[in-house]
Amino acid sequence: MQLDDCLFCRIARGEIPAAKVYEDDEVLAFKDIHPKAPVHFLIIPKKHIQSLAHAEPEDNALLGKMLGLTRKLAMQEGAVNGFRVIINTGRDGGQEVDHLHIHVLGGPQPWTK
Ligand code: IU
Repeated sequence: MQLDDCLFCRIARGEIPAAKVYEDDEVLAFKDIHPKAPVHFLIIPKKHIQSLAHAEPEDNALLGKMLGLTRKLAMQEGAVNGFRVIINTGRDGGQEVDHLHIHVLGGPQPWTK
């Protein structure tokens, strides 16, 4: 199920444009509009899950699929020497957009230059 007024549901529906890096029937990945690293994209479920804390046991396969995609998409996007995976969860967890998303960050870092 999706929400009418959720930003990432709207991106998943194609109502708001995004620089997509991957899409299938359950999952969408797109570049973060304010990248914090040379490679920075988000992986979201197309169905609305508010946060990791709201995921149900029946979402485990979907969550596993999203985690499994991090490696493949990180390589595809050029994060070939490693990457960071972050799931901000809830206000105290730094989550600003209330639709579960996995941040994947990589590319050359200051400490590797
Ligand atoms: P957070 O984990 O909820 O704090 O991260 C939300 C991210 O969504 C943040 O890095 C934003 O730059 C990003 N983002 C986006 O990619 N496209 C948008 O339209 C909006 C936020 I609003």
